[in-house]
Amino acid sequence: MNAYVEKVIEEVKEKYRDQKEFVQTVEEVLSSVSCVLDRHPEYEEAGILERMVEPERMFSFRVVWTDDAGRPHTNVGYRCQFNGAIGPYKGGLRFQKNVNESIMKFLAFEQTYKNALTGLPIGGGKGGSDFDPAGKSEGEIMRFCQSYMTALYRYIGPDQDVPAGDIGVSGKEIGYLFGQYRRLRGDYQNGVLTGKGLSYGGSLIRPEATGYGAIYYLNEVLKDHNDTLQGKKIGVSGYGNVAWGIIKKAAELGAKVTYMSGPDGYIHDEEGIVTAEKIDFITKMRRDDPLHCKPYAERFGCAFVANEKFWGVKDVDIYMPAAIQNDVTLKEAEKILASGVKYYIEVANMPTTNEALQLLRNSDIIVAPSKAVNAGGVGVSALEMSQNSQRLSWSEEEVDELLKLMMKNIYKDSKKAAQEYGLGYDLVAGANIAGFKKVAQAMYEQGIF
Ligand code: 2IT
Repeated sequence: MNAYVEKVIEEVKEKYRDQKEFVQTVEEVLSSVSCVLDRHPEYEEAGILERMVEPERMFSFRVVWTDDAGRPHTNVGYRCQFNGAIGPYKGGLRFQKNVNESIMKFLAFEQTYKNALTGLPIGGGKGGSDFDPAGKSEGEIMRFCQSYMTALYRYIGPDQDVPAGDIGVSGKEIGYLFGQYRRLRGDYQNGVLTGKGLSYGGSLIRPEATGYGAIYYLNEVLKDHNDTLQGKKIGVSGYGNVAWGIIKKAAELGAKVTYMSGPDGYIHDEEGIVTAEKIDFITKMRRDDPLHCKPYAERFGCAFVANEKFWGVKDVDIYMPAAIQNDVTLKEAEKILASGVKYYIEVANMPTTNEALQLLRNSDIIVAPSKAVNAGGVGVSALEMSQNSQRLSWSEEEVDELLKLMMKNIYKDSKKAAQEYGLGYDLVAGANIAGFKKVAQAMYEQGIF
């Protein structure tokens, strides 16, 4: 490995040893771009890497809200504005009990390179809170969102920082956040958030974009291997917003999702989750209870296996982890290898531990990295920003066409970047290299700060 890259990784490991997820993503991205630093000694002279691993700005704030009984509760809110070299900070908000500084930084770091890959002018950011939306009433969620935005609104804006949704933040929460932003600012700037409702500046296809984009990317991989989506069986972990888009688009294009999992275990539907009735049921199930997918098995009379993950089953063609970080560890990766499944397409942010990813990449399995596969979500967010600034809205067909093209280009650029550095067909390294090069060059040209 390039000595400069090695040095910076060691420094991060030492300095941020308590931030496990952040150290993990830094190691993964930087080790992939070692070859770029070999060719660009000027980046070392300009200290690009040391600057890239430190957020431009990150802050936390107190968020106080009252429950339905009038009792006050205090949570911590975060926003990490990691890198603004190529555009305003852009990235979602995650509301989940386990959110901490390390998770915010890992997500914002990943976001930086993912956003660069979209080819659109967006920098990397992420935010959220350790607020747990599970079991909260509508009123409680609204008051939490209002309080969260009251703390954040001075530091975001359409040209500054544009949050969106992530786990625990969907269209409903974005609505409450936007309402409060408008109320505090006293002017109408709907470009400050993406993932909005259609009635106040949201984009068609944005709710579906991450899942649709993942299937479009998968389609590029398959085409390149003289293969097709037709008749393919897919195992998807998770049943949130992203899995929903995957399930819908897979069914539309002749494939089918046959395994799906939640925190309580997994379901196996041999016939596939292909009907509108099944897909709508999942949407409702998620809204009512984000912790259990068992009701699906009860409703449609299929198998449910409690407290297990399905990694290792042989009767699928494609695995798509679409739930949460570090879903697949070495133990699961070994099962995946033994299953003989041909494609491992990451969807959730960093769903694979570094050692598990290494094992899969060194095998015959075709591995695609989440920062490329899930980039369609934020890509359509950037299209939403364009529509807002032009004060118009594009049709479903227009947005879908742009999304398809974006995923095609992301695949092509990643593949080409790896080839340019003599790495062969390596979509993981290629995505890191392509994203990194764009951000590094922008920082380099803008001078030292
Ligand atoms: O991880 C992600 O890319 C997102 N949660 C979407 C971010 C966005 O700004 O649409």
